[in-house]
Amino acid sequence: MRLYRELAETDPLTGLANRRKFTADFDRLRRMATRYHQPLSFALLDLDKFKRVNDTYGHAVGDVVLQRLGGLLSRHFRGEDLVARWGGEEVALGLYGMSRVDGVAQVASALETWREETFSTPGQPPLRVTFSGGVARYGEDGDDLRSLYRAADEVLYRAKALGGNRILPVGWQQNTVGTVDVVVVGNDEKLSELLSEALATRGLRCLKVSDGPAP
Ligand code: GH3
Ligand code: MG
Ligand code: MG
Repeated sequence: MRLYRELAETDPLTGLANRRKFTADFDRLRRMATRYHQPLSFALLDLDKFKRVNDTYGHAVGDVVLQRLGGLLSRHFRGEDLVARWGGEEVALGLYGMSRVDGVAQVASALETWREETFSTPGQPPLRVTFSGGVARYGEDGDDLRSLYRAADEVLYRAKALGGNRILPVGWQQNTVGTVDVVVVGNDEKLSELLSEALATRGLRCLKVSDGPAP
């Protein structure tokens, strides 16, 4: 019976929970969040330009990418958090105890680890794949899974429009043209670049300026 249940709840390719299992577990997290007055967030991740990965390298390579993503995410998120394959190249996360901002930070850090992963491909340079994500907070952006999914998907679409490879919270808004969120000041070009990249991954726009010659 246990084996049967495991099979019914697991996605065979990635080994992650499937959508049905996620839906049941998320319900439990919702009740816990309400009872213990804890924040709860829902994140939706989607691999960037994944169709092109399949088209260029074949579905077998695409499958390996999905398997490795499943492994990385289940190592990164543990304890109360839920990780499931929602379907296709989409992964859903239930982040217990995390506000929208905490959720973005956690998922962005997973993305930073993920984009260092390389995949060998026959006769071509190693491949790297990125993903994008949207994070919605239970109670504020939706009261049930369906509305949270819709909210997260809508902001995920914006992340894609910006070129992907970033995680945005629901409510994220494009700045007025010509304004930025953060100004990175410094003469260390490499450090400024690293900082700007980390900020962009979290949906912040920045401007790099040098602070002039040393006195
Ligand atoms: P975007 O950056 O906008 O998300 O573009 P995309 O190409 O990732 O999105 P699109 O929805 O056009 O393509 C999704 C692709 O995911 C197409 C489909 O073949 C692939 N896919 C879905 N499930 C699997 C799977 O189990 N294995 C493999 N190899 N590919 C899959
Ligand atoms: Mg998709
Ligand atoms: Mg995609």
